[in-house]
Amino acid sequence: MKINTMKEITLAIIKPDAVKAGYTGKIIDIIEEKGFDILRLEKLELMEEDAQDFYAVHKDRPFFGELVQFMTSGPIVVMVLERENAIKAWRDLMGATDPLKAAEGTIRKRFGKNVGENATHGSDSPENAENEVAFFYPELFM
Ligand code: FUP
Repeated sequence: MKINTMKEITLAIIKPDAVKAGYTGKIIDIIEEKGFDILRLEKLELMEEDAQDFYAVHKDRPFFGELVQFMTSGPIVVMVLERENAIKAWRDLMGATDPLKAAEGTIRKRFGKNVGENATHGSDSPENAENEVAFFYPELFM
């Protein structure tokens, strides 16, 4: 089924730390309150190869091994979010990568532990949003 939208879509992930801590419902509530439409929602576990592929842009960064290990450490919740300006709106709502630096009221400030275990992921550009949504839901682009 192809997505038929005039609005923007982005990929959001609730990471293993936040799923384990029981924050899934709270985070979904915030997402809906902020006017996002949740087009897809799925709880799943990434295999090591999946996480390596998903984060391939970071493969030369020093934290890559840790990142892959963390993202495969338990279930995650993957969502495709639709809204006007969805990519930036979701990034703003998440806050800075490091929860200690994230603004008051943001999801990472409220639910993140540290720069690695930071509760959520969000696509950072239109190109990455398309690649990341297609990574989980290729049928949306066929
Ligand atoms: P963001 O786009 O805010 O998720 O941040 P980055 O693209 O810079 O990093 C992607 C993920 O790598 C972060 F969510 C967590 C992890 N990371 C670390 O583990 N250590 C770092 O120093 C930076 C990022």
